[in-house]
Amino acid sequence: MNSPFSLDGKNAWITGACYGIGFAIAKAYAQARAKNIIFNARSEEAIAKAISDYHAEGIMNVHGYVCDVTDEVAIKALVERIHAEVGQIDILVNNAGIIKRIPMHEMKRADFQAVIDIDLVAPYIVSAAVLPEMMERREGKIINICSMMSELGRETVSAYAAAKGGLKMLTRNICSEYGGYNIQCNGIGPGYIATPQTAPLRERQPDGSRHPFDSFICAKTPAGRWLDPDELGGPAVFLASHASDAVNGHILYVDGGILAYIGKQPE
Ligand code: NAP
Ligand code: GCO
Repeated sequence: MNSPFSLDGKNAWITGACYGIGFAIAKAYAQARAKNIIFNARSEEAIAKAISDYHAEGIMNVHGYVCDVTDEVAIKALVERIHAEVGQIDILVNNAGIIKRIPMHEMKRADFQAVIDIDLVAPYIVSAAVLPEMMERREGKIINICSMMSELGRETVSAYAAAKGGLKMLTRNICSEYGGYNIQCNGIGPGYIATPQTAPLRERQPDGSRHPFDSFICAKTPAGRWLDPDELGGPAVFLASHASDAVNGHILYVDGGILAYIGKQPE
């Protein structure tokens, strides 16, 4: 008998899964016996490098496509191509994302818009493109990668917080609108994860000391450390599997306890 956490026979599409959180989630899906891993990225070079990284992990059933998540026409065409070349899309993870750390009063509208387009509009574009087949089959899983900034603000991340707060509500609305089709749409809200996106916040200072934000985050996290992308694997498998069939519209925060904690008092 299959475990309720098994992804046996399922095809999973994780956007922007060349490295970082998306790659970690894809690895966990392969480990949970997903039939095919599908991902997209913005260049042939990125796809080729990622395919060889997947192969190095022993993941051979992987399909990479060049496609920008903000290009609605290209995404619709890609969905057709995936159907023809791989099969149905059982699981979608809207993972691709960017951040621009600029004080809001100095930020150009184009920069604000770029973050909203990739982090909020693209999950709408990609979800809308896969929903019809999920509705027809009356089964599907959509997982949106949210953030601490779906709940909290901080200096310089206005566009990102606006997008990730919106993504939380898009998640709840997809649940509300399509739950009747046995489609579950949930979010994962990662805490501070050591990936290329957060590398500038962990860079050593010229004198070799830790970046002040690095120390700040460790003090703000009850776990006392940055989290590893692989630690998102289990929660992502849960939300993609039958084990979570009654969980819908939920944001599962995987944050080492940040949201529960008022913070350490100064010594
Ligand atoms: P990352 O290391 O920067 O990886 C992001 C991935 O998204 C890259 O593969 C990137 O590809 C891809 N991407 C960006 N824009 C794209 C587009 N328009 N079309 C297709 N692919 C695109 O980031 P990460 O830390 O793994 O983050 C993954 C997701 O988790 C993001 O949504 C992020 O906001 C969210 N998140 C991260 C953290 C954290 O602490 N790291 C915490 C909470 C939430 P390119 O190489 O082409 O840029
Ligand atoms: C930042 C970070 C965060 C994280 C993450 C937190 O500048 O504060 O990049 O926004 O990436 O989204 O959950």
